[in-house]
Amino acid sequence: MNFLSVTKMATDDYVGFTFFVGCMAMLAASVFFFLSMSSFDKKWRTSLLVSGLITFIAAVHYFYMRDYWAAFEESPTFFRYIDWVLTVPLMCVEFYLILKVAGAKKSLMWRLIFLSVVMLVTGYIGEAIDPANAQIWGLASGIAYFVIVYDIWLGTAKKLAVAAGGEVLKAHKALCWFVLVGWAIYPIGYMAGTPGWYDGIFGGWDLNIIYNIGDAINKIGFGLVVYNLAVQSTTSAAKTA
Ligand SMILES: *C/C=C(C)/C=C/C=C(C)/C=C/C1=C(C)CCCC1(C)C
Repeated sequence: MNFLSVTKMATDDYVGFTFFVGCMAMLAASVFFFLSMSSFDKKWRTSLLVSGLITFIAAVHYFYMRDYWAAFEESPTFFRYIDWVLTVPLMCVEFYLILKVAGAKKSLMWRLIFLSVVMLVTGYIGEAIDPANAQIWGLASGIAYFVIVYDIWLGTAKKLAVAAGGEVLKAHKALCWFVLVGWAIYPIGYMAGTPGWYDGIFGGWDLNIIYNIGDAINKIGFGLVVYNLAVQSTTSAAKTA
């Protein structure tokens, strides 16, 4: 007889395992970012708040996805994308916040947010609504992704980071690497989960494991870059004072 509303977790349920670890990692990171806010100068607090919100929003979704997976051994694409459509624009806000010292305009932030939403909405359509044309939607999504990469590596955001110099430039560079390498994990998950020319390469891979690894690296990693920027600028300010 089973008195518990939970089901037994198989020892080889790697997807369930990554959902579980994801919950804890996102929760721990959120507590860390929120509690660290008060140790820094006012100008960094919003950035850290946003870091904490990114991991917190993910944590809430992960708890839900974990339970859903445990009950049905599937994970609705819908929740995955709701999480992303909230957290990825917040990552764009992080770029804007750290570049504000160099005079970043709100238009840069909105441009990145817009591109990220285009990237995610087209990806969602390809994954959930029109998988028969997943390749075309994936391509559209990929183009938006490349424009973001261009903007931050070579475009307006890059120029502002160079103008700001010092620790801000270093942090900007680190975030750029996350977007170029860390975010590139997601299209792999997409190709693993949708039909297309790439079936022979990624066909047997598990989309949820790939997405879960991507989320842990990118959401927590982004937050740590911002945290490190706050630490470095605070200690260098203390040295010059
Ligand atoms: C915390 C969540 C993050 C950082 C999610 C990022 C998601 C992407 C960069 C997704 C990109 C995609 C493509 C570039 C093409 C295929 C469709 C997507 C949406 C998986």
